[in-house]
Amino acid sequence: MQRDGFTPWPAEFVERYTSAGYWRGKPLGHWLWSWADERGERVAIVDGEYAITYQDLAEHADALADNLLDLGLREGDNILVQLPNTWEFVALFLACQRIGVAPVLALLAHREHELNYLADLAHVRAIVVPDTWQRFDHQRLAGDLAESLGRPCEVLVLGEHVDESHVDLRTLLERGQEPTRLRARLDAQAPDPGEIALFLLSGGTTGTPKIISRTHQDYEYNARQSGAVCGFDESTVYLVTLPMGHNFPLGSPGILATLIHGGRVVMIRSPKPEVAFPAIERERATVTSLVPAIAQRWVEAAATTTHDLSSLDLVQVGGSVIDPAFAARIGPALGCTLQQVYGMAEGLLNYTRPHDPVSVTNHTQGRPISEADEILIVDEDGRPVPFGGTGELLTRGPYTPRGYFRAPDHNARAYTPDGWYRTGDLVRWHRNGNFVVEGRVKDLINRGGEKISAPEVEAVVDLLPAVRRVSAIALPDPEYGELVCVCVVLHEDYSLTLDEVRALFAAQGVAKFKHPQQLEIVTDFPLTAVGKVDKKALRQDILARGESRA
Ligand code: J2J
Repeated sequence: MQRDGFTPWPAEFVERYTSAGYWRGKPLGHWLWSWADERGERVAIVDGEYAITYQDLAEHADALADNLLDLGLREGDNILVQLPNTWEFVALFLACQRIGVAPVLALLAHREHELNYLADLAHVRAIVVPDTWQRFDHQRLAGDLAESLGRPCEVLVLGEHVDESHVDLRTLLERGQEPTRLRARLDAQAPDPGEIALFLLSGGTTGTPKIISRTHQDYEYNARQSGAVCGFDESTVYLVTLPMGHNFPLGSPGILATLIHGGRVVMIRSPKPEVAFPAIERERATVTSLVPAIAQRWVEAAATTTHDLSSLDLVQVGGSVIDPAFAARIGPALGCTLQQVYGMAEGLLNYTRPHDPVSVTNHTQGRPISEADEILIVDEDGRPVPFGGTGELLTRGPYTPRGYFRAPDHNARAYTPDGWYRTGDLVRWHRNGNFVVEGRVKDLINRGGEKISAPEVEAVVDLLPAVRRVSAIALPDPEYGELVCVCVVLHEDYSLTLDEVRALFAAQGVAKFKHPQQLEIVTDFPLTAVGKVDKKALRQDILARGESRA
């Protein structure tokens, strides 16, 4: 049973990816028990004082899966998940994979603006949240949201203070039944491996965020092959520094590949050096993944730390650009090898390899993980550019889905008729055979690795009565790489301040990382030949303004 709104791979590709062994014909949940059978007594996850073995993880996930069925969830249902990095989040993810329930992986920073939209788009049957997180009452927001949907939607809560009307996630994890019998019962109703296993959020370049459906077998390959490329094995101790709902820490190679390859996952709640460095020392972490802004903080903190970071072998940095001079500092500062990662929730993953020379690891964003990844670099007219030239990257492959979920209009633009995904990234091949990311043609702002859709920001600013026209652009930011600048043309006799703009974003319940940092009032926008706002020229104008002000 395929959910509507899913774009399948054509049959010939299914056949090709299966016969080549990329796709293994099993749902993600199947592997949970094959890991436990192989190495049940080994520790799978460490979360603070708590260490859980592979066997216990499988048993807890099965108990949770069974309880989710009791709550009325069924194969083909979707749930919205917004949780901090915890072992319970991993168990929930795996429980879903046992019974064909697909989690929509929201970020903790999301608020009603994003959550309402996602709950609606995916028709979710349950919402899973912490009681509170960083002084925000997620439970209340989820309760209000569930009520407003006008159809049954359970609220599951992780934490000490669970309202009576909600379900306590921890009680659902408690084992009741005999594990072998439960395992057999759940095995008998295992989902189809070609079905949707999870939804990742797209950075998005449209007014409304898009979600990306990933199937069991494509995502398993995504993680397994990433792990192979990065040398993951039983000695791997992976520190989950970034929020686990992101594709990077979840499956690139991240948590899933660590479990697939028999290593150990260490959960931390914050990427701050004060939290991460003691965890590295205590757990002898060997690998982690960071975005550039966090790598910057780690490099600075490492100069004076008293913590022993010597277990670190590999630090992956990706999500947005780093300049080669900074790249060169990361390995020496942290005492490890740098790996650049150029990835996307839409699929294609590129890594520099652990044994590459520094001319590769410091200067490029790596190369694809699979020989089945198809790559085209094209000019504005869709013609391949000569080797070494810069153009837009198009791709197809065994872990690059053929469409966004329930987004036919957008898919017609974001994919070519023969199924190539237009990444919107401008890249070139370095002569050493790796990609260099040169820029982008897509309309988004990349703030420290978090992607912000410019049209989404514009749609919010447009609600202000003072605003006649608005255009959101990226400007340089010393800490996060880019900031959100909104440029507006006002109606006559109106004024507007940045505080008023930000107050509106707060009132609309928009995630904080999308709130604009800069407001520029202009009299008009430069236009392209076809009459659209010329954002490149606008950006130049605003940068020139900044210089003349300085
Ligand atoms: C420049 N731009 C980059 C890089 C991503 C691993 C790592 C990252 C992501 C991710 C991911 C970049 N240099 N090294 O999902 O599994 C920009 C590109 C890309 C977009 C994708 C993973 N690494 N980018 O960042 O879906 O523009 O995934 O198309 O959030 O981030 O964003 P996202």
